[in-house]
Amino acid sequence: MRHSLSRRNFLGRAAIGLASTALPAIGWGQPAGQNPLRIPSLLAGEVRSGVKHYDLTMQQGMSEFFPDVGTPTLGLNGAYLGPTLKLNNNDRVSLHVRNSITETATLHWHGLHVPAKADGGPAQVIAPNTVWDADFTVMQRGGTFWYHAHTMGQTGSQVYRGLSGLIELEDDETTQPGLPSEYGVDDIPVIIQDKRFNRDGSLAYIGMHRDIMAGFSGNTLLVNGTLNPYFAATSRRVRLRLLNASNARTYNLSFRDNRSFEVIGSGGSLLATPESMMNIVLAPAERADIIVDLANGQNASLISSALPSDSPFLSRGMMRNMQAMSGEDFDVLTLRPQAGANDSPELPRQLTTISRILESEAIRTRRFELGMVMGMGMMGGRGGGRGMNASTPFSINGQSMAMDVINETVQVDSTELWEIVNDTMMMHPFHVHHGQFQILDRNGRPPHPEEMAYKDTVKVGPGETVRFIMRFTDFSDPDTAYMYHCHILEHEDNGMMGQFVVV
Ligand SMILES: [Cu+2]
Repeated sequence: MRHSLSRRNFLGRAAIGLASTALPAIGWGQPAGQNPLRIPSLLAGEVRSGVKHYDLTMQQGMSEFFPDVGTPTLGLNGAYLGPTLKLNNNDRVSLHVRNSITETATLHWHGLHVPAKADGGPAQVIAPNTVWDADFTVMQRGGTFWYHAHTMGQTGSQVYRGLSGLIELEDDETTQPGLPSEYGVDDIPVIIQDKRFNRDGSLAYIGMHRDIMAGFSGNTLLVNGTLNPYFAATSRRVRLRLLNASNARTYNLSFRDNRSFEVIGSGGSLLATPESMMNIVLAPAERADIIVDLANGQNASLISSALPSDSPFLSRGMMRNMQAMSGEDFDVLTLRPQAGANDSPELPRQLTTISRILESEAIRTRRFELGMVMGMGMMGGRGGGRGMNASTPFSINGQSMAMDVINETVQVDSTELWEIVNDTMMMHPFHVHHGQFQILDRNGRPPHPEEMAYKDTVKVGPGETVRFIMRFTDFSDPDTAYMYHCHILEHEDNGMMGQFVVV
């Protein structure tokens, strides 16, 4: 526990900061001291009577992101973030979530195909000092998923303070020979988040209207809660499980020396074959599994830079000016190959099989128009509905999220085509609960190679219409809803969300 003791030094360092309440940009763009990457502990579950049990406790804590500066945070089984959950396909699991914080919360298994009652959405409230159990059988392909708070109106605040963690779901293909799979050794969680700090070391959250409209962006990057991190690699190849767990910031990730890397997973599944790429764009809640080759013995610095000027995901007009104020270039993580690194086997050429779901299988098409209004002026899209009220400036099909409204009803075991229309000035990452989909096209053009697998979150750029196809198998329940929403958490918390039931 540290707080006030070093306050004077801290303020001294902070004095060079630009904004009056923000810390200086310690850590990026400069050769400041690097810190070893924290690796979240691994929780593999405890088998009792054929069921794997996982205990998670939400707690308040004090984190030390900066030396000798205490930052009040939230975490699960620790002060900040939670353990990485290891699940296997076909496992029967029981996740016990205890709320030991002073506010109501929920915990959602992002991307998992589970019954609505076990989903951890806004209706599965966990009151302080109570336990919520999520029981289900894992029934899906291996991939990289995550869990996070999903509390009505509080998701942004709770995820920002630390209520999230990674899920590694394995099957025979994700653990095949040739894919690095030793956790923390050659299979590395990389949870990327941006923060803003007050001078006393506490986390700053929404301070102005822009933080809601553009979504909240920080000026300091943390990876697994580590400032300016490096990882000492002892193998020739490492697999990075990239997760954008930020509230609103999109990262354009590449290596400073422009080396290519192999993308092997889209989050929801493996790709059919490794895709060699030089950069990858991850919106909030998106994941990518990549393989980095360190054979040349040189440090590999993962960086995030501004989207290229021809990117379809760039904001437009005044929204672009707003976002430019929060900076776009960051050092993310330096991989330092160690002398005498172990050789790694060759990557398999074929990772899995992805049969494309045919458009003709869809029994209906649903259209979702994203809307946002700003002050008295339209920001584009279909705003209105309850959204004309400044307290809920966001909407889908003109309606802002209401707990007592079921917006859509889907037939169990049917296949549907969903069309997401974005006429606003900025990109929105659209996420659906219940399962995984395949992207058909974006304004009629095929999806990017790294998107040609199973996904649960898709970037919808300004002026774009994205179509995806999804099978709504299992878990008929007319009384409990699943969510669909924008994964910019300030948009979600302010209305850009809806509910559907599978019957
Ligand atoms: Cu949004």
